[in-house]
Amino acid sequence: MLLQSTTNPLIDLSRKTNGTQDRAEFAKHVADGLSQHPKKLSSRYFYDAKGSKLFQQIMDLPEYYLTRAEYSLMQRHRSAMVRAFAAGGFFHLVDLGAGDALKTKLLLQELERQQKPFDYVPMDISGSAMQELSKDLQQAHPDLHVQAVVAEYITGLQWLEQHLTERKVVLFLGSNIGNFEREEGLEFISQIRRHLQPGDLFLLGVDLTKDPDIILAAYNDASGVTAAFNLNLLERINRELGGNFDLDDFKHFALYDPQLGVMKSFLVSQCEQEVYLEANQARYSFAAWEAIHTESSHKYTLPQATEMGRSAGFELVTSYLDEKGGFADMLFKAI
Ligand code: AVJ
Repeated sequence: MLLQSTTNPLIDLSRKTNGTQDRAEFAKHVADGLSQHPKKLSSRYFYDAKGSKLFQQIMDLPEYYLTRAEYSLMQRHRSAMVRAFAAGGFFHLVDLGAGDALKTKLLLQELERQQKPFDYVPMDISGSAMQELSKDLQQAHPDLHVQAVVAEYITGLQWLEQHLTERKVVLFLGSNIGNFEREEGLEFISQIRRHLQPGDLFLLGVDLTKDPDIILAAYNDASGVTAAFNLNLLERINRELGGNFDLDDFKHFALYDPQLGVMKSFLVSQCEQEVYLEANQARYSFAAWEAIHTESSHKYTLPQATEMGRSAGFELVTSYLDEKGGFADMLFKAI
């Protein structure tokens, strides 16, 4: 007799069956971004296989406090979080951008310890990450019902609304909200709200404003891993779009604006040059010291993040802080 598995096969809602559409989209993004003044590329393209590895290394850097802060915050508050989640009975625990779910696993352990009824729905754009996570959880939590979904955020949320009928608790951790510009962040949280019902919960991980030197160091580490992470975007263009970027001619530059609360990263062309892209059969010219904006990481005050939640249709239930008060997981309820 076969043992019944509680882990379902992945639900794959990523549009592409091969990389062709992916590549065309990426090529168009690069063409648009490099034709604009000022030039820009989106940080969403950082995370190919090499970029994902580099991000894993970033999380281990002494300067990159975010992941450790949120992990220790979870250790500190998970018991209270779980009680708040489960107060209304059974729920679907939805993890947007779950990745390896390192932090969520603390919650899963605690939920099982407190014997709360729930199932787990990790969502991520990376199929391999969801495959591994499902396998991993089957070992570590054989009684847990897991339904991994491979999808972009919005597609995943639509699936959620159509297929899951019970109460939902949605996690959006890791200060991933920071990569959206302020208005886009509000729009994204409003979209999440539109796919939820009144009473559903939303836990938002937010990196808070703090000493600008601490923030700057986190994105400009001494060992140069963040520089390599940023430059990998050009390597990826070379690899996937037949570009001829010379990486030695570009440098990583990061700055923090303490009034706007935004960390910005750039790739700066160190000389006048032209770069050719096979995919677009086009050339892009750079003046000496012309920069490409590649990432924004917005920091919030607690009142700012509370207001963003409120504008999106949530009320703040409570904010869980790490011991230094530099990172928050904010629990919102849909109204
Ligand atoms: C994954 C978006 C939270 O902005 O802090 C880390 C990505 N960029 N170092 C962040 C990142 C440079 C990170 N997030």
